[in-house]
Amino acid sequence: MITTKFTALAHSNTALVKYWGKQNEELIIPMNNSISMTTSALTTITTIEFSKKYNEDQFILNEQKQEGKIKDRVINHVNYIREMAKSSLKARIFSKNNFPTASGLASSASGFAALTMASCLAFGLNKSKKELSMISRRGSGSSCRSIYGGFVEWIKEDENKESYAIQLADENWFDIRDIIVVLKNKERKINTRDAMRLSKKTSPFYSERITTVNKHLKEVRKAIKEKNFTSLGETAELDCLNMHFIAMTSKPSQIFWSADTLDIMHLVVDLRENGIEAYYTIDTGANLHVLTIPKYENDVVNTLNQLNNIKQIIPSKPGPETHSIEEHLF
Ligand code: 2P0
Repeated sequence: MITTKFTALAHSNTALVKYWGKQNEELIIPMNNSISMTTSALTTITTIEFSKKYNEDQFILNEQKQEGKIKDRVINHVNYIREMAKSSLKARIFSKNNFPTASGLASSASGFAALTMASCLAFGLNKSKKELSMISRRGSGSSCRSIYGGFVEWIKEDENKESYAIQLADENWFDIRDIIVVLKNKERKINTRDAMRLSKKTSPFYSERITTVNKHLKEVRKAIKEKNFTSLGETAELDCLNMHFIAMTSKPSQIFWSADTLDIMHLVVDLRENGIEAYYTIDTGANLHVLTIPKYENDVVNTLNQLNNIKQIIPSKPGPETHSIEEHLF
């Protein structure tokens, strides 16, 4: 039997130089380029079927039927692809994250990348990776980077005013580790989209960030090319602090960290002072990513394991591109 179900698997990504603010809210054109590492351990799998047998769109996330804002955002994106395909067929969408949703671990990045690829496949739309990244961007900005594996840069705009991601190096280029630290009871309460809008509008330091970020981009591109972990780690950590400083100096202030986050930031600095090279980066939540190299991975994990208030430690490394799989979720 010919199946009409299509399934894609996408990995989340960890921003090394961060996206924080849009120049165009509707088209999701960012204020600055950003660079990420696709994260091997964090995945979303999405199965979609468009069929006459459905009278309405359904979205089931982690086995729970969704209504309201979460569903609307997903269906808006499906509508965008449905228009490209000139179809009016309704869809059933099943999606599963292997990590906590809305915890600042970029579930929207892997979520929209998987949804984009599965939907395009279902309609037989033959899209290049560049096109997939442009389509995915419209669902959630950072998801355009998850279309590719390894190290990825999101170009804010090229000479044709197009915005998409490109791969800087694949997942086998540079063996670094991203030890993801999930704290207990730290579900994020701040909406990322609102927070970055507010930062752009109200932080007195926002324009300064745009100048600094260009320097960070140059350094991280060079660090990836030369496999220079020290330079990559130092710049990623600084860029994280810079972004969070912008968020904190917005009105009202946006503080994503908890006391535990700060403790682990200090711990990472202590590790470094003791010869274990590690750097932290944090996206929009209290959870952290501790960047290190394979020879220090066990030291970092063992040290983190001794702490209270940690729910889960997820060792990760550069992961692959978004791809289709044959096992469907329904
Ligand atoms: C990033 N973040 O570069 C930055 C760093 C969070 C902190 O991209 O509004 O969910 O859907 O484009 O992509 C998270 O923002 O926001 C994000 P929208 P998105 O990864």
